[in-house]
Amino acid sequence: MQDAITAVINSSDVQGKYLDGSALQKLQGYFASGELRVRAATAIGANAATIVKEAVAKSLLYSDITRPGGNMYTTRRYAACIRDLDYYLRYATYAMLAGDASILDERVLNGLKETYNSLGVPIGATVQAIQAMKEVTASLVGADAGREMGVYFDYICSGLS
Ligand SMILES: CCC1=C(C)/C(=C/C2=NC(=C\c3[nH]c(/C=C4\NC(=O)[C@H](C)[C@H]4CC)c(C)c3CCC(=O)O)/C(CCC(=O)O)=C2C)NC1=O
Repeated sequence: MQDAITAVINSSDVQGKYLDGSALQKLQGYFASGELRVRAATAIGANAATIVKEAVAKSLLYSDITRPGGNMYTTRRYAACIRDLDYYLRYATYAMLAGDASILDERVLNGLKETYNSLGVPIGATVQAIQAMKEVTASLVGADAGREMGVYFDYICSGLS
């Protein structure tokens, strides 16, 4: 896993250089938003179950997916879906704190699309639920932190698509 600091340092190290102006600017932006990131992560952690529940209500509940024949039908599969959404929320929060998406590649997206396809988990509906989670999260943490979280929710969606 990388974060905004190691990413900038690694890319300077590869070139054998001290950090240049744009590298330093990136770091400054990251440090300046540190307080915002920590506050958002605290709020998300304290409200994770509600965020997931509201996102499901907005996107999946009472659709064909939750009826017989749908992929969320049966409590086992419903619970698996809720658990997956909680994974996405938690890992997007880690990535937002790190300011870097690499943790999503390593721990979430690696092999996920293949797993979903082999189990018949609908990717379009999953993306809708993640987008709903993005909206619910933004309304909890505010526009600035919401935008930052949105980067990582979108990253998960494009990794699945
Ligand atoms: C931390 C990284 C990580 C991820 C991301 C992960 C996902 C993941 N979701 C799975 C299943 C599943 N995922 C879903 C999800 C859904 N079905 C729907 O219709 C909805 C659209 C959607 C929820 C938004 C369902 C229903 C299953 C069970 C499918 C089945 O067994 O038939 C499985 C198969 C094994 C299992 O059932 O536990 C994995 C590996 N596991 C991990 O360790």
